[in-house]
Amino acid sequence: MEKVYTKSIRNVALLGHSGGGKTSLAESMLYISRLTDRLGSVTDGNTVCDYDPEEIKRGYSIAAATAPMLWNGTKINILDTPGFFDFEAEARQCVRAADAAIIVVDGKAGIEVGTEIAWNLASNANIPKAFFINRFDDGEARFYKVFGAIREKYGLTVCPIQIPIIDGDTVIGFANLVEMCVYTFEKTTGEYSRSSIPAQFKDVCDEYHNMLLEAIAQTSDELMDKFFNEEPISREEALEAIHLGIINGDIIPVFCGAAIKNWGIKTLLDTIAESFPRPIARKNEHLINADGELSDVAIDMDSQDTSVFVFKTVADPFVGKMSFFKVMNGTLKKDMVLRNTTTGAQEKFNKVFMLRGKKQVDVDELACGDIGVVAKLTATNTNDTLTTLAGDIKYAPVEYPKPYYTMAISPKAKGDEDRISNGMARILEEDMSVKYVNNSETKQLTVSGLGDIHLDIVVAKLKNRFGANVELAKPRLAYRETIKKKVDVEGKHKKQSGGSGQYGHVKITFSPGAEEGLTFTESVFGGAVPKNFFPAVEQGIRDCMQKGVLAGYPVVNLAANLYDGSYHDVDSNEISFKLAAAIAYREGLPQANPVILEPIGELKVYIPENYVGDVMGDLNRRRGKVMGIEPAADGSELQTVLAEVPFAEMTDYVIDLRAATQGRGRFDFDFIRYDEVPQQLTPKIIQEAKAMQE
Ligand SMILES: Nc1nc2c(ncn2[C@@H]2O[C@H](COP(=O)(O)OP(=O)(O)O)[C@@H](O)[C@H]2O)c(=O)[nH]1
Ligand SMILES: [Mg+2]
Repeated sequence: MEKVYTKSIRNVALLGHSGGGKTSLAESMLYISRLTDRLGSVTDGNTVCDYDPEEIKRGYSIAAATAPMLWNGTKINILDTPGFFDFEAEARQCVRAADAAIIVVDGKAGIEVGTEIAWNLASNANIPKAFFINRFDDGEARFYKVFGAIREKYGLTVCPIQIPIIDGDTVIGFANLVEMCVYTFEKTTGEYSRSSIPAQFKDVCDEYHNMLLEAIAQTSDELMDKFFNEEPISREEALEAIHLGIINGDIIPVFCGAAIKNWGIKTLLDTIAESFPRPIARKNEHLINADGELSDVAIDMDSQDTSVFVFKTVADPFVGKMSFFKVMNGTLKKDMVLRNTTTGAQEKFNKVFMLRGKKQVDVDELACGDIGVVAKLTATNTNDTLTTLAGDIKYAPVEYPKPYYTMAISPKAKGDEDRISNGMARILEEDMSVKYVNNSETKQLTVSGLGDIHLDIVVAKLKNRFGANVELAKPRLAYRETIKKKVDVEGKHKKQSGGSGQYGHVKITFSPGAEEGLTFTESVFGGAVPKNFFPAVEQGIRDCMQKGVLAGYPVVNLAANLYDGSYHDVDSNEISFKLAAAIAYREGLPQANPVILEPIGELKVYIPENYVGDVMGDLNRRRGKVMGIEPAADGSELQTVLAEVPFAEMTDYVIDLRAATQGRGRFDFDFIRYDEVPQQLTPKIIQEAKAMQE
């Protein structure tokens, strides 16, 4: 590919509900710009962007893919993202690198949850948005209905660029509202032929043309005057206004077509090339400092200093680590050495390429704003900044959704442990929405993700890429035990065997303690137990507290007062007093009304108002205590339900909440304290603990 300048680069993320047609749209764009000589299809499993065996098997995208293409001298970097909720991290990464987003909407299904999520992702990232309504080869697709719904939901800045001309149930062409003519697209080539608008469609085209003109008029006083005086607005004026409108967010253009038939794609490519923002349209990038504060820095495309930001990492079993980056400042040249401002490593950009799906295209140079991939960096991760500058600048990181769906992970066969830990290390590098924890308390390895399908993919990756067969199971919970009553007990350890014996004797009261661990006191009178044995007594109790007397969980909030006992001049020693304390513990705790404690979390559920009743009812069934309802802090129309819920009831909450809210609900859940387990649930926990110990 010849040298591409910043002004000729467009980075566009395809976002939207799963199944809307993003991957098919990318496929069609590649085909029409002649980068492929065959139009692949998702159903045949031969598209450029869904190349992973797991994507082919499942028939939907699980990872983002890049698809650079050239259109009339403009380089368009398409970032195809998965629409499914479990892979939102992938979409967020692409939005971070993109300069605009096209939200793909199924013309039959209309606005779906994934559409709303896409809108929010692009809005939060502050990048211009456009819509592509797809599937107009299907007689059941409805343009006016879907367009109307989008405009109603997102406002009058949503305006049509192109509308389908529908005769009965059949689309016979697409009216271009800038030029006021009809394009008919050839399936095999995507080529169009132009004709005038048939008389019977004149009215509808005028109506939509007017919507476009109104939006265009908003972009400048001059055009507003022209619009009111009904003076003609030229094609050039309209295109310039659309360009400005898209950048400023005054115009959210709506396109339509049929990805699998190559319909409408040329118009879309034309508009991206002519009107979508250049990487420097935003003028500034965000930096983040050590305190997490954001600041602006001007993008200097001609700078002698080069900075790049890594927005995605792939652990390829053959190529090794691939770091996807955007050139944020200056120009990146092959063989440059940049310093990673997080790890301090000097990284050489030996092998730089673009990735079109899985195909590598080597490049020598990438201009400011362009997107590329570098292989085999040694100490660089997603979200890192690499630069030739002396200072430790860091570009604002991608923020990831928190993984709340947790399962215990274990090898199917013995001996796979190393493969699992190696594989997991690679997977963690490429997916920052996965968490992997070695829980010493439950003696389990756990893996957390955004949902069950997310973890399915982790399991598949471990198997296919790293040869590790694993099993997932419901994780154990870290219960605790404590006592509720004060008891007074005695423990005596006495042993006489041949020469020197062992002798320790203590009287202790055990009671509920204020501190989390052991509160140890003594009130021994007259040296009944010599001072030097106090630490042994305390240690004896501490050792015992590792295992509660009900189910063997650690004991917390225990107070012990050593108040009496006796000793033997020759036979007493530390061990004997430790053992005496242990005897007292084992004697005392069962009488002290021991109970099991379970972890409780603070839950914040964010949902549209109409789900509040259902969500609260469900929380009741989960033994949750609803603490209040508030409007969401971000000013959206969402409500926040605040509750305290036992962890034991939250394992499947991600999945259940999605099902109950069609995917609109989100939540945060964080540990706050331990609470007593209701009496009726205790036997089951004890039983499970016993089974585990056997
Ligand atoms: N009839 C019809 N089907 C389409 C069109 N675009 C995509 N599809 C089909 O819709 C399904 C989902 O498409 P895909 O591109 O994977 O959607 P994505 O999840 O948004 O990437 C696939 O079976 C496609 O073949 C279209 O324009 N017309
Ligand atoms: Mg896809």
